Amino acid sequence: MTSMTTPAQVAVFMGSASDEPTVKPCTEVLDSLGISYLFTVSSAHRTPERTEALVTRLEAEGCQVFICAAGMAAHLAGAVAARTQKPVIGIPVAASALGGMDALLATVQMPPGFPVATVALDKAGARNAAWLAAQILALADPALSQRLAAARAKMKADAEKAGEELEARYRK
Ligand code: C2R
Repeated sequence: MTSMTTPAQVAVFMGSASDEPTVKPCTEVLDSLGISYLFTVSSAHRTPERTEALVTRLEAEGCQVFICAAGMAAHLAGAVAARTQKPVIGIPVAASALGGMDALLATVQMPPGFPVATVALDKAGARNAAWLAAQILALADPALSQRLAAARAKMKADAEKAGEELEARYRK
């Protein structure tokens, strides 16, 4: 969470407040890793001036990674990538009759020189956007790198334990 005294290391933009339930897991992963962020709504289509001003302000304040989630004709991540040299991660959101294929293609198919690191659709992508942002920040943050390693070790242990419990339940 970002307070008045903690500058955001990561920006998490959504094209609409209707994306919040899908994108919230991104903030939960960032919270679990102790990463400061600004979570807000900003649309390249509906509020282009706000989007541009936010990118400029957050970058000046030290924001290192921009995460952009949007559905339908998802131009938000691309529009942010046009305005910053920081890494931009795009989360395509399934918000239309096309089931997210529209947002996926709009997010992933960037012209050379202006990449958007596109993660999976919806909540799985929201979580991975946070993990990827953490890995980027960890390049220059040994303490965060250690927290990431510990989180991975826990995932490994949890998966092994789940396998052992399942084996025990089905053992004949
Ligand atoms: P509403 O629910 O507000 O009508 O929005 C949003 O991310 C949302 O998934 C419907 C969908 O429109 C998306 N949206 C974009 C952009 N702004 C809003 N793709 C943009 O700038 O790319």
